[in-house]
Amino acid sequence: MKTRAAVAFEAKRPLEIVEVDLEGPRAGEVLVEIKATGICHTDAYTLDGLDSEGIFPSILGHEGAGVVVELGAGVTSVEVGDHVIPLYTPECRQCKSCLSRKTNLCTAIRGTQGKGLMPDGTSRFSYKGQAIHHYMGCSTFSNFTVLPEIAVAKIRKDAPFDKACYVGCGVTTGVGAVVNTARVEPGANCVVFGLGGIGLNVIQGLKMVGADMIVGVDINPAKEEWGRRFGMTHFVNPKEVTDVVAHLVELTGGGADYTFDCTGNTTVMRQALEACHRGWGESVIIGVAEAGKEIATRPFQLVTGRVWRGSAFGGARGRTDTPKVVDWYMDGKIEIDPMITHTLPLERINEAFDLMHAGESIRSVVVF
Ligand code: NAD
Ligand code: AHE
Ligand code: ZN
Repeated sequence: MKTRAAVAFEAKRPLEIVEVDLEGPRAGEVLVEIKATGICHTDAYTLDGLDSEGIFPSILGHEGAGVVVELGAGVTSVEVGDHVIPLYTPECRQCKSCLSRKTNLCTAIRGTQGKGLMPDGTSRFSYKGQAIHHYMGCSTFSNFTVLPEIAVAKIRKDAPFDKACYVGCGVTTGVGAVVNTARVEPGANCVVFGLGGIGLNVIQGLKMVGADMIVGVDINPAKEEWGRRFGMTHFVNPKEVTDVVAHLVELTGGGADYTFDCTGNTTVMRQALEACHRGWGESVIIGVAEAGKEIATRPFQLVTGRVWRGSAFGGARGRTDTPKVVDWYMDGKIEIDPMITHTLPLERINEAFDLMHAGESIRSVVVF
């Protein structure tokens, strides 16, 4: 079939809206009509050529919601007409990682996913006879996409697509880092670095679990109002203090119980670790750093009890946890609507990247 898609032909070049060819689903795969997709900073980072796994040409996008329209042979867990969220972190429930119960990082198809291919090692997308790569196993910047059955989460049908899509990455990543990865307890003092589409979801997760002090840190002063809107109690602009770590340690009475990096900047990651309380403070890295960047600190920071951890997709088990996050939204436990600052047609998708780079959007959503 033909489908409209925004194709990344090369790094650092705007996406091009073209009609691509899409093969139908093979065994264990489903064809999904994408109704809406968010634009995450990770898409921008890949388009900017900063992802060591970035491949071109490809169809980016990993924060979608849509409807199952066709089943490949042997598919049993979803039906035509089901509403689904594509999962860049699938859940096969059979691999060593899934069975360990220690991680959400299913390894069943990670190898081919990282190469921009379906599990059988081929691509379903092509343009003028040339293969186009999949991205993060999702490629939601296409009106139709093919996904492995283990990489779709079935969600309730009354959830609006243009909001539910954000659960496919940003919402689950931020809220999940609080509830699944850090398991923040009521009364904790916390610091969130980077108040964008991820950081604001960390903040609303912290409010939901009853954190006491929720300090937001951002170099963009316009983010103060956004942070306060979702539960931030204090704001720090690093440009307005001489030593941000010393300032945060003093503000939190000796250091935070939990800190979260939502910037992808390795200098900030170090600050986030060192702003933790001696003896027990835990810092969670959520931000994705540019290819080639490394983190550093004095080992003494860890010897004296601070803990450095990371979180992918908020530690959420894709098929099991994603529908629950949609329920939290529909039940009013978490908010999504005000964070979606821009809704655009596919033809204007490049504007969404410009808005993000200018710090003018929280989340832009493309509706098909
Ligand atoms: P965003 O652009 O919406 O927000 C980033 C925020 O960080 C902005 O408000 C910006 O002003 C702020 N910032 C930048 N430099 C800063 C600094 N030096 N100090 C303080 N604040 C600073 O991006 P986003 O969509 O929220 O994504 C944030 C990061 O999370 C990205 O690196 C993205 O790739 C990553 N991410 C990771 C996961 C995961 O599963 N681990 C999932 C989604 C996104
Ligand atoms: N490919 C990059 C790493 C990118 C990365 O860390 N991705 C996150 C999700 S970001 C979503 O916006 C993730 O889930 N990582 C786990 C995984 O298996 O990819 C690199 O550095 O090579
Ligand atoms: Zn993302």
